[in-house]
Amino acid sequence: MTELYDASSIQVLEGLEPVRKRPGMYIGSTGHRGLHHLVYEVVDNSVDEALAGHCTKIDVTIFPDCSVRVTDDGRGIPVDPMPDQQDRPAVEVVMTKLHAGGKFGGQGYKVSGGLHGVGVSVVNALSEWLIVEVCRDGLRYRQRYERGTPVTDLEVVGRCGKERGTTVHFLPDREVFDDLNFNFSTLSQRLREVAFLNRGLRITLTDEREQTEEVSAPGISDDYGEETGSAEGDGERGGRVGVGQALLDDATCEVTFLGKGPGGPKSVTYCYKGGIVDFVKHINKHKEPIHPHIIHFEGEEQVNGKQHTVEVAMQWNAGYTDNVFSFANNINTHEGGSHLSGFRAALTRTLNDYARSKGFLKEKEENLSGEDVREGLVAILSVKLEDPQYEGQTKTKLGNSEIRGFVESVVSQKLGEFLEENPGDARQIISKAVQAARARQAARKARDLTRRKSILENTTLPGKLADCSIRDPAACELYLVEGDSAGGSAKQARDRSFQAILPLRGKIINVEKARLNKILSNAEIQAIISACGTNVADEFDLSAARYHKIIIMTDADVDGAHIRTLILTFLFRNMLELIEAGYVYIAQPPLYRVSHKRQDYYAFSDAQLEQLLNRIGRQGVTVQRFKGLGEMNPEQLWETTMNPDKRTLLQVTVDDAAIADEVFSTLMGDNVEPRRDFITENARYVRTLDI
Ligand code: 0RA
Repeated sequence: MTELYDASSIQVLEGLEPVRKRPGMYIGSTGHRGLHHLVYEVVDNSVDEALAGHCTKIDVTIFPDCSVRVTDDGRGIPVDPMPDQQDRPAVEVVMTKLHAGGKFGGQGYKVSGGLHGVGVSVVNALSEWLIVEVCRDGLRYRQRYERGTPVTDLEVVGRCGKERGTTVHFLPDREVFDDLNFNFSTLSQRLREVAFLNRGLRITLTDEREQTEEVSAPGISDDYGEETGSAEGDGERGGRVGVGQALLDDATCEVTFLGKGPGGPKSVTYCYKGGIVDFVKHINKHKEPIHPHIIHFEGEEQVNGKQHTVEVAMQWNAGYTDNVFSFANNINTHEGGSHLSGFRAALTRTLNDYARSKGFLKEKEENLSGEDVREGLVAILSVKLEDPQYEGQTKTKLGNSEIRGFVESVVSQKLGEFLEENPGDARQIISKAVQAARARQAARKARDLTRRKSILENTTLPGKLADCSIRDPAACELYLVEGDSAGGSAKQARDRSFQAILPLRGKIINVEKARLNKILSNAEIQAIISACGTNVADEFDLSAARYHKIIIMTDADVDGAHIRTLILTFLFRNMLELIEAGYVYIAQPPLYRVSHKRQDYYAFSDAQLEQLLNRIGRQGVTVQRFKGLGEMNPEQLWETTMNPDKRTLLQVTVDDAAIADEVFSTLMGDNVEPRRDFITENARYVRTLDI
């Protein structure tokens, strides 16, 4: 018996060996992103149980040892012996066999995976230890694994009454991952998205690690949830309350902050009764909707025995940007795909048909273009399908071609009905699109005279640019520096062989409030574009980039945070590929210089300053607070912020366009109050900014 167990466990070990050999193939990377994917993979399994109608609640907890526990109240992973798997319990097979196709075992034992469709066994393989607990039929079962191998049998460890569910608790393997620093804000953003996409599902994230600024200062998008609490029942609520207190919003949801601000343990709960309708409300919260109703509809069909569903929520606002977010099986399809093409085609056709039939478009007038009808549109498109095929560079483009026609026909029909039934909304929507079309046509007529043309063709470098001497873009860096005086210091500090400096003066235009033509006439924006070399918007060309590092260097104060956000917003909206390619960084200048016995130390946060003072003592120590980059002399600037051997750069990533947009619109929209609060709140925490 023992021998048999040994033999079969070797087979199991071999089953997961490829995962440990090439983790990147299964979870994308072994960096920050891959680490967080472990959690998503486990959560996705619970979400599948919710989709099947058996799970209402998912709790995620980050522990001080960096292990993560995911608990659901689903049916529990089956524990009965599987005859074709040496009678091993189903849960052990689920945990130790790679299910590349996503399906497993036939009958009810369908285990579908998350983004990479690989299943929870991959998490097991990449964990120093993993404990699974299942509550079923009144009993609590437990099994422990180390690096994917069972180290106990599945044991009954107690009773659980009527309770059912699954708990997966794992510690990512330090031999595999660069570091185990889970980011609360990254996890909470994704979990909020999952909650939006699964109406009524209650998801809680709790962080029990000690909260220090370095570990988990809120990112730029993190605190956003905290300032909300709108009356219209948007599903979240936040505030800072004392330990043990709970702030409950019985409209739809609650967010509880334990402890004061970023100091103590914290917990957040998301639950949206309105699902993606709440998602649209949320994105439009600080924008100005131009019609009262949020358009919402669903459709389903069976093709060749396969079930497809589509759900759409949409509303136009007074802005100029297109905010359409598409999802397939809860995965954010950043690169779009067949469902998005179907949606866009239906939108353009339906609005044109309506506009013509009601006389909003005259016979001789041109059709509204796709761009025209999407101006100011906020939409969530969510499809669910049995066999999703993901393509594209980041595997976030839906490939299934049969989905296009399905989505197109549902959207045409339901949107058509909405317009007929809501003529007031329809009129606002159409006139917005007609205005956009006129602006576009006028711009085209005047194109030769517009500045846009000249910028796009302008190949001369800006006069203010202090360029570097090396010509290989991969080795070159461009610093975008706030203010002429800091620019001057940076020019003296830099290594001119590979570091270029572009000082930016004054405020950069708010790109959310203006159409592209106007944005492109802003001198600072022009300078950024020509220095980068890539051109912009439709004519963007990554291969023409003159630098592979574009480093935003601003003061560590409120104005600096504002300027940085303006630059990021512009890049996000008009040069997204630059961010996607990983070319955009944020410099981290220190906040303090501490001199002690003719030795200089630098602290990048208040917490670090404290630590430092505790270490070296407070006697005879001078502390200088840098109010701006300009206060540092060139040597200090080089040592702390620009020297590649010593500096820390934050790479800007676009993990979630919806959340990034939300942050940008909070900051950039017309509504001044939340913007000011946000900047004040976050000015101190900008160094964990990740968009
Ligand atoms: C296969 C079959 C059944 C449930 C599950 C898997 C299941 C998997 C996970 C993973 C995380 N939480 C989960 N909850 C359930 C159905 C078994 C039955 O019919 O009771």
